[in-house]
Amino acid sequence: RVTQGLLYPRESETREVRSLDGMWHFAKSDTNKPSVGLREKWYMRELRESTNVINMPVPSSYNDIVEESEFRDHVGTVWYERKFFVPQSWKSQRVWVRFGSVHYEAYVWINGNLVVRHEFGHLPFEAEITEYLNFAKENRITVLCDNVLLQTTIPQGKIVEQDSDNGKEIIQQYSFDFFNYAGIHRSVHLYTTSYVFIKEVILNPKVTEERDGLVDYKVVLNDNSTNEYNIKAIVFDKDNNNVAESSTNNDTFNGEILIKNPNLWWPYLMHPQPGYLYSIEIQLTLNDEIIDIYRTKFGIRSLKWNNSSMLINDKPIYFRGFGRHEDSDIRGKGLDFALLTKDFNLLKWIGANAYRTSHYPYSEESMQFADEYGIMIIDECPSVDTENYSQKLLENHKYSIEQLIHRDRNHPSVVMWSIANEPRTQQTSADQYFAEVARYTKELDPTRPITAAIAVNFKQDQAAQYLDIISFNRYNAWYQNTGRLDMVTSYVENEARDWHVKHGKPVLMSEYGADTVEGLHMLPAYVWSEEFQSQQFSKHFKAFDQLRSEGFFIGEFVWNFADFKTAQTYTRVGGNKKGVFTRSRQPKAAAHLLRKRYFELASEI
Ligand code: GCB
Repeated sequence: RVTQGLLYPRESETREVRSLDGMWHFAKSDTNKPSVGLREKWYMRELRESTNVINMPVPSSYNDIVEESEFRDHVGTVWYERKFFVPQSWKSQRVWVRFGSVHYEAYVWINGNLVVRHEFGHLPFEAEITEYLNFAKENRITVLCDNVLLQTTIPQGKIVEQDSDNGKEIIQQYSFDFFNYAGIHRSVHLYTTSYVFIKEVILNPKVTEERDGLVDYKVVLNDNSTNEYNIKAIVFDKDNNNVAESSTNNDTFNGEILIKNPNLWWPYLMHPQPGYLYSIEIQLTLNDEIIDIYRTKFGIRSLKWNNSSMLINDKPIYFRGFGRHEDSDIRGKGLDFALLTKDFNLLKWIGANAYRTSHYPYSEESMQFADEYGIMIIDECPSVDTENYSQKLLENHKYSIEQLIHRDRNHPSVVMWSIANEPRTQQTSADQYFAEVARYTKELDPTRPITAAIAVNFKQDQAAQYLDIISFNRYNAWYQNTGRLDMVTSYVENEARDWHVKHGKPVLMSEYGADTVEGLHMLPAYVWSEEFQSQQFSKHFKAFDQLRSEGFFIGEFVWNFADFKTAQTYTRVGGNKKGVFTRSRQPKAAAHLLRKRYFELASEI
């Protein structure tokens, strides 16, 4: 299972990190013969000896890089390959290859040897490759990536065969509303560790009754032998002052560190210094000799929730948020630091304090940004439009949550887990299914509340009973009563109340919005115009203000932060246009309105 190890690759006195990002060779399989490369063992030699190759950047989706629709709409496998050197000095270490994410399924070979296979398009995986490397010589890495989604993958999809002008065609169907971008989406790293090394660092920072910080830490090594290892943990504040230390050599390498009078981690605009992070240095020693050092950041904050509110550091949270996507021109879902920085600057500009990682785990780098900027994250697993419940689907769903929690548990920005988006929870089998997904999530992490973004009517839904916080998606005056701005405010109020009355839990609105073509103006407001988006928002704000005064409503999340690409349908003009920003991150009129509201809300705290 890939829920062990996978520490984010960081250099230290004992670790080297090298990026394999850049230009790779790339080949697309014939959709009708997806396994020809495997049968012919393309990984045994250079790809160009078996098939036509082109250049492909990593990280990036491959879909929008090439002009032919066969690349954009490709269904099935593609191959990536590049060469790299490793120095002789690495021979005395362990060497690992780590992928931030490959969508959806990946196989990786080093010099023709299969080293790892991984499923789930938005989560990291790695393999130790020491024994397959040529030191001080050239090496070859080959990656097979398969974008096919089935009824048991997370998210789900369906493959059908259909007649076309060219004969039978294989078609990928999916109901979720974002483009099924594929490829090596996040960075690829080589890194080294010592022979015995720090495999896991689990941090559980708490705020004590006396308002001190107490960090419960646990370190896992890759060696279970009886050797007398010692772990030393040193905490540094933002200015690099050593503020606390602790050592442990017990069997489980767990201990506690007390930080007196700590700077707490606060969300943006809830405190003059939001996103305060400490760093912790973990030293592994044997007989006073340092064997491994790993450093990571963490924040100290408390989370509490009850039947009407959620508190951070004992103050009630009101979420000023967004639903988002990892999406941009050309690179699709590929990690891009320029885009990431711009997006966080825009979140700050507009006064947001939260977003949901709709509808899948976002990059680890984005989670680090959220920690630093004080942006609270509702961390969503990749389950969208869940239906056709089966045992296999349940196993995969749980496994995706296991991988997500394993990856993100140390981030102070993560304040809630979302176990699904718009699951079909009116189906009777949804009851047992979500009882189990929720139980499993809480077992893995009892320190954070769980939610799911529900669109089913509160009377029919079977899942909300298992959640701590109820999130609902609703498109009043858009999908319902299109254009009727007089059918928003009371509808939102009533639906939020219905959820609260039925379950006695805090409620937030996780999606509302209207498609808007920038530059389209129509008075009186008409769907798709900038006027309509602004006025539809204002009608929601009215409902939110009323609901806030009723004491159980804890947040508003606009759909969407920015315009994004979807599959081709007649309801989408070049993609989903519900962004407050365009796809190139320029504000629509509603962005200015939202900014005014978010800053006003923030000043009330
Ligand atoms: C939803 C979905 C989201 C869509 C949105 C829309 O309810 O959760 O993925 O993009 O509606 O715009 O239709």
